[in-house]
Amino acid sequence: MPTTRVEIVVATNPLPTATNAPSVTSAPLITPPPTPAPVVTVEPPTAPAPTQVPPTAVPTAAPVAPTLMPTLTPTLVPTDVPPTALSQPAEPTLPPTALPTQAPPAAPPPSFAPTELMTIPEGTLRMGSPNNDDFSPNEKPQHDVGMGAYLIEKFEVTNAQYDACVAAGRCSPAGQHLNGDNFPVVNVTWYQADAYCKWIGRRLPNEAEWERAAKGMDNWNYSWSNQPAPHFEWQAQYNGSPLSFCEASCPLPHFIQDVNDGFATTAPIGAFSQTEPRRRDISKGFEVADMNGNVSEWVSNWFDPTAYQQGYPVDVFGPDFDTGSKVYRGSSWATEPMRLATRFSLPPDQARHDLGFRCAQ
Ligand SMILES: [Ca+2]
Ligand SMILES: [Ca+2]
Repeated sequence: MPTTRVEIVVATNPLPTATNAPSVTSAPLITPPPTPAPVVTVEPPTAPAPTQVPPTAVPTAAPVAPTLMPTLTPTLVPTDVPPTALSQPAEPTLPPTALPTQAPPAAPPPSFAPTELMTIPEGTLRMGSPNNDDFSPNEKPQHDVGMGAYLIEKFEVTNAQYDACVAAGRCSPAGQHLNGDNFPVVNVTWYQADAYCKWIGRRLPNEAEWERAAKGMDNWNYSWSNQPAPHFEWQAQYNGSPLSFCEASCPLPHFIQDVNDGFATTAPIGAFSQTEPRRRDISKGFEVADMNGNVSEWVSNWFDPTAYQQGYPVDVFGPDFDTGSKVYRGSSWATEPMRLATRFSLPPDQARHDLGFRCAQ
């Protein structure tokens, strides 16, 4: 069935200026009450807890992580340091006795291999699309964001990796897999992606982290080129497809008939990540693979089409309240190749056959 991509375009008032500064001057257009995201609170069972853990008792909706992830430190100092462990009472009340005795199978087994993490150095992201083009207003204004160093996984999370989390009782089963163990997991909700990353001590990247890892050192607009027009068709025909997308072999409406990337749906992770003799779907300088192809990827942010107009920190972390949809990024096996600034959104409890994720740290 053809899928429909929805790019929410909100006709907003034109911005005052397209500034490159990581603006903190303008007040947010949205002044929501700081209501926390709808957290599915899992109450620990009181005293006489059942002695056996039902095997299927993995909450589909793991507690929703707030979108603010302070690991990424833009040049501006994050204002909200979560006062978590620091303010714990010195004399805590006795914890329920049932909890410590039932340690869930939390840690990944020794045989589990998490994806290699790539270091993205401190630097400047040119976030969004140029202001003088006709791309979606939700990618504008293009603006610079100073960012601290962070880590992001080199590849998309695979079916095998996700299934290990399911086997450990920390993730609920994904929807139908496409292809085998070494292919990216799809048909996962945002909550499932979030739960997996937490299981291995990581987290979902935010929009700025995803975009910087994808655009590389030189802030390319596409994963294969920085030209205003992608000239994709020419390159694909003469040099081979630079990424996993919907071409001649795709069961969905084709973008380009006379290009075949070799994979009707998903490709094995890293299949397009070669750097020589021609650079393919791997970010220049950062060596992060398949950002723009294969599967689209959930990120941590709640979606707000005016995020860039509001500037920091909404552009980086997203709104701090539930907008009803989470952002996902990058084109996929089921779409045409797209620019790296493209922003998609979907309710966090929904899934797609071309949507997976990768984790950051
Ligand atoms: Ca394909
Ligand atoms: Ca991807």
